[in-house]
Amino acid sequence: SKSTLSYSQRAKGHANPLVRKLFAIAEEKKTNVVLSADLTTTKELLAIADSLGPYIAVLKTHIDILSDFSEQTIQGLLDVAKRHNFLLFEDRKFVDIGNTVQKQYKGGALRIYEWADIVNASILAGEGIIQALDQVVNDSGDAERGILILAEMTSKGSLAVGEYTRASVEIARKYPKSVMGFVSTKELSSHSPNSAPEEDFVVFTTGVNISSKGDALGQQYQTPTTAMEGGSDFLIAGRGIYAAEDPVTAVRQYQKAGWEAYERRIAR
Ligand code: S5P
Repeated sequence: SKSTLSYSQRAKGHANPLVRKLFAIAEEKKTNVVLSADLTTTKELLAIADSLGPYIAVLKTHIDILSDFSEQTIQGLLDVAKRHNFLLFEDRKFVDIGNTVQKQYKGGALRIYEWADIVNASILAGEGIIQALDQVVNDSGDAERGILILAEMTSKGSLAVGEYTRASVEIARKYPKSVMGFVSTKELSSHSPNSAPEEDFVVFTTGVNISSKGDALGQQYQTPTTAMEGGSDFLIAGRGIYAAEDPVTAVRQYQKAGWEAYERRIAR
């Protein structure tokens, strides 16, 4: 089960500077909410980032769903992230051979590496993909960048289970400088015979919604409370927040539920 250490205690002992920064933001703003801002115009994306920025630790984007992506999108995201002190996570789900993902990460039209603190990747193609992204991160000079391995998925019938999920954890252990943790529905790595004593992966949990059990296309939800009880560290919520009648009220509700569950955990 999850450690009862606080974010600040974990920050102190953590080798990854981006994780230390993330924990510091969470502690300072008292939030473990990641807004999945799946809006499709730059204006809507930046508006929701600005109005909900005070209540979130990370803003998660799907930059390729914007109909009007431009230099202004990048600049706007960097500005709003700085103004409200949150990290940017591009939910790119890299899945190709190493040589291709390096180009997708560093270059291309979207220039993800330049602005996204965090990206995620699947190990479907094998360890090479993580090796490739790790290389980019390590060659990066002073930029702090992190990778999350997509070890499970929330959609019905997901094949990212069992051996696949276990392999995700094994690969993560080999790249401690760049791999900061997982996108998964629960804690994956504690009490394993292979885990080093200082190992501390960060668990981002998606498929979080207070009032819905799922959608018509296979999405499956759990609540902020069950996610935190399962060992999550950061709660990713999209429609439960941005599609609510009043997104500010909604994000505060997720913030409160997530933070209270976290406080119960560290008080154990
Ligand atoms: O397993 C997953 C992994 C991810 S990153 N299931 C998911 O739903 N996601 C993403 O989380 C998905 O692409 C979307 O951006 C977000 C969930 O959005 P919501 O509106 O269902 O909360």
